[in-house]
Amino acid sequence: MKVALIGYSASGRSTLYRAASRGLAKGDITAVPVPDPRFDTIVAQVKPKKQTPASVILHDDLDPISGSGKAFSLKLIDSAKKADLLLHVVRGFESNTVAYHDDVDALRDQEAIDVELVLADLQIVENRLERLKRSTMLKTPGSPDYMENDLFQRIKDPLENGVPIRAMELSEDDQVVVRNHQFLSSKPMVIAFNVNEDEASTPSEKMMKRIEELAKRGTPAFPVCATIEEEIAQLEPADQLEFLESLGLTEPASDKVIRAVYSALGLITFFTAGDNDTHAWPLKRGSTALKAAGTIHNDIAKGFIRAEIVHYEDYLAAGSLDAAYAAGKMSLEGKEYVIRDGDLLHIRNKS
Ligand SMILES: Nc1nc2c(ncn2[C@@H]2O[C@H](COP(=O)(O)OP(=O)(O)OP(=O)(O)O)[C@@H](O)[C@H]2O)c(=O)[nH]1
Ligand SMILES: [Mg+2]
Repeated sequence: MKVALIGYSASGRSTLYRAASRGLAKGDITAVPVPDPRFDTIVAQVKPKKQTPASVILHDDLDPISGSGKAFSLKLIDSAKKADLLLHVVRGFESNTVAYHDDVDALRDQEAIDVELVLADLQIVENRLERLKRSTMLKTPGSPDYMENDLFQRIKDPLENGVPIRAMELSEDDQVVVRNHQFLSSKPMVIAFNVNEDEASTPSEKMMKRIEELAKRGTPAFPVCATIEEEIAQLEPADQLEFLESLGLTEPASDKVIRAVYSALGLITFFTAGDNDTHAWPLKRGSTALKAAGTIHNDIAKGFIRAEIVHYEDYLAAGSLDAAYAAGKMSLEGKEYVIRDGDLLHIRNKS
């Protein structure tokens, strides 16, 4: 799952990127392990040769934005297009030393970027509609040009009214066209309001209200102080908690970011507890055992016979997979079984 950090220049994107990467960041792309105590427990018990936690890939565009410092750079848009989710960092901190292109108004900027994304999509739609007018396939129902024209005619008006594509009700066929065009306003989003130190635990009432509104629309948002979080990320885990508590916080920015990303993407985690490799895998909520098998490897999906499933709670109660099997806690499921968060899987397959 690729996450691109977006936002105006000097909003603190790179600072939050370093904090969220927990000191792992080297270049502009970092795979950040998803914190999951269940995975830690499984690894401690199985003692595999190799362990692979689920991870989320963060992408920060390292080039500072030149010019007015306001608009997106082309490179930023490019990385945003390739991402599964956009992490919008909004400037909310005041500073005498860090200049900004305007006065600091986080709620205004949060909406302004939403508008920019919608306008960027509208431009693509309008250009494409103009070119489609000349298509000879336009009157042939079912042809790609016909489908595209039909969809774009339908989404043009809502886009003009500022509605992001992710808020529109679209069919599976429509979604395919949307994905092909990598529309920015179609991507799920997480919003980090980068506020002053004292506001991270106690944001203003206006901000709380905005955060609630955004949550209702399926967009997780939270306040954070990126500079403090960067310092926290460099401490030993035990010291981190103490520092966080002294600031009135309960978890580091990294956990907040990853949790929000997981929620906005509708992901759950399943596990494969092998002696060679114990692995945590992200999976879309509602996915079947066959889909999970395909996540592990295409060949395993192709040769799928049955899935052996032990739920994490049963595994924990039994103390090991062998003990859980012996206690009759393994259920044998077919391709259509819907995976639950925390299932341990072994796929019986022909490959
Ligand atoms: N006081 C304060 N300063 C911050 C905070 N977050 C970032 N800064 C400072 O703001 C400046 C810009 O931060 P960056 O993280 O580089 O911002 P950016 O959005 O990546 O900026 P560009 O990549 O240059 O567009 C740096 O000097 C940071 O130390 C914060 O929460 N509080
Ligand atoms: Mg930067």
